[in-house]
Amino acid sequence: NYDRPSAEMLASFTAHVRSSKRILVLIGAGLSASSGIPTYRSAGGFWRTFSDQQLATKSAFEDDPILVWQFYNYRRQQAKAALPNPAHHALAKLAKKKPGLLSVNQNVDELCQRAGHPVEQIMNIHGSLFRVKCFDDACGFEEDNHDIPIIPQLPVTEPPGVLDSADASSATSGVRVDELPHCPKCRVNLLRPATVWFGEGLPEAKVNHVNRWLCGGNSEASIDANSAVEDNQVDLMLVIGTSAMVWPAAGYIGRARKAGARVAFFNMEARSAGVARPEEGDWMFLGDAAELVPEALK
Ligand code: BJW
Repeated sequence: NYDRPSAEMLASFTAHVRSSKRILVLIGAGLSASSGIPTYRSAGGFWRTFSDQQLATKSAFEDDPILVWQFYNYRRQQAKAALPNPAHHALAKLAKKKPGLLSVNQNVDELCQRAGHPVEQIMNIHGSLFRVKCFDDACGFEEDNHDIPIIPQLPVTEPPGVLDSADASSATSGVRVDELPHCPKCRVNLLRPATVWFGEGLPEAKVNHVNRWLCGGNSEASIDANSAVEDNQVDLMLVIGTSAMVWPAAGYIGRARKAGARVAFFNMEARSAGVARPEEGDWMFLGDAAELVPEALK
């Protein structure tokens, strides 16, 4: 049970949203929690019951690609069955109203896009559950893939044995590595989910786009044109449902502040750590983003 935001707080936030032209939004797993998609680190989160190092690194895939595919196969099914919630819709509506808004999306569930968020205003910096790519970056193959299951042999249920990460293994799955999807381009390597795992670089074009936006421009040309001018004002930053523990995404909060943004947090918990620490002049909306975001953006 949370206190409702006061009328005064809502009024000051609404007035600021109305006058804001350049808005940066950092989206995290809490936005999709009410759609039934587990977060990563809060109660019921993936990394509380699954080992991130055993499932979301390149070496994990090298060690046991079947286990990793079981995990992603299950999550693709979960995300496909989920529906965007009122917060996804409210954000999509705001993006359409404010062409100067940019969403930096850490979520891989594609619910923002399904809510109608304009694609050119959203950077999926951790990839998507519904894209696959060649395991070898040098090959470069990548494409959309909505096949569920990814191969008929893989069950779409929660992977057995993974809950106890020490014993996690695909040994009992009955699936063979040669049955996993292979890259149609090089015909050598396995395909893997096109999500960003720990230790991997983020999609360069998307990160460059965010960097240019933070410098006040939207295009390649404007990066030079703007480097000397002071036109990089960011009016507002919305930080929705993220623990802001993962870099480089977490760093955008400090960068937006430096560019003049006032920050509004939407979270179930009052954060106390790191860059997500609220400062004077911020708004802190405590509770379920699916309720608070639509209410605050009404
Ligand atoms: C609600 C709610 C409700 C719940 N309503 N709110 C600098 C400093 C320290 C470390 C590093 C650093 N730079 C790099 C690192 C290492 C690493 C990192 O950040 N580690 C930290 C954990 C310490 N970063 C990386 O490895 C990144 N790569 C990189 O930097 O590469 C450098 C490089 C350059 C060039 C070449 C090579 C390398 C990559 C990070 C990739 C993150 N990947 C994941 C998995 C994606 C695939 C998958 O889904 O399987 O991305 S991890 C996971 O965390 C996922 C998320 O997008 C990301 C963020 O999580 P998020 O969204 O914040 O979720 P939670 O669960 O943490 O928080 C949920 C929040 O919601 C909580 O606050 C709740 O209270 C709240 N909430 N219900 C409102 N209803």
